[in-house]
Amino acid sequence: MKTILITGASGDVGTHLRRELASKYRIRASDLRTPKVTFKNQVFMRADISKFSDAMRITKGVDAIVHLGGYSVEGPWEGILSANLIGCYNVFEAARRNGVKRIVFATSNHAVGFYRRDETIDHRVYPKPDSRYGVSKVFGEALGSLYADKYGMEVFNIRIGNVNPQPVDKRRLSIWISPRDIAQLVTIGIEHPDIRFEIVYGVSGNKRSWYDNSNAYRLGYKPQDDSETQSAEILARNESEHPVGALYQGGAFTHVEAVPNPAPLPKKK
Ligand code: 15L
Repeated sequence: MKTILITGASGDVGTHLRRELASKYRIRASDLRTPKVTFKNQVFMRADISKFSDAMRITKGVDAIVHLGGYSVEGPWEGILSANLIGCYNVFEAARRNGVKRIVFATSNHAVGFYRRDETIDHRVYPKPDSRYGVSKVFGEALGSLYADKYGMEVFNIRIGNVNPQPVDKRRLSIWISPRDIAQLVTIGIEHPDIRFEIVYGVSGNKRSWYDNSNAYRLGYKPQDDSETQSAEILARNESEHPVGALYQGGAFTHVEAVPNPAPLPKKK
């Protein structure tokens, strides 16, 4: 059985993954915060990944790393810098020094959140981050690309939509991923024999998806869920959305802190 390190293991996504992957892997769970939910035979190691010595300690002796740790929403620059840029660098560099080749990196739909909702995007589009948080995820993807090309690391980037037992609103009907589907994608990221640097979208098989997720399907992903089962109920709520957020895939992340009308809204191509 492989030993995997999950950083940010006490958060929502980390907790879903620890539950879903409990029987498949020996899990080393790491976070700043003690996990509220624990599972049998999982070891917890408290760590602050913005400290290189902590990153070295937690990555030693594992077969693969699932890197979720850091800020998971928009936040102040100092926090994003320390957790998502310095922390991410420390995890990749510590993995390299400790001889851990395989990293599954939790990037986000917010790395491409300024694509319009009437566009379908694939894994090859250039980044269009919608926030400092989104920029930090683009940084992580770029770092993974460097470590793959220069040091031969194997990096699987999942641009995660929204992990939840159920989709929660209209926007999330397009980007939702169920806990068992994200666990399947993470497993592909750990096990697939032919990964150098890949980007996939972390979404279920949603009818309303904004993504062409053919790269995930090529690597064997077979989502079991589709948000469509919840769409009638969610759409019947008729919730209103901010006019800018409603235009872009990143939703509210695209208009928090924005000055009014920074540029004319782009036309559909
Ligand atoms: C994310 O990247 C966040 O980590 C998560 O908390 C949600 O905000 C999600 O995106 C989303 O877009 O719904």
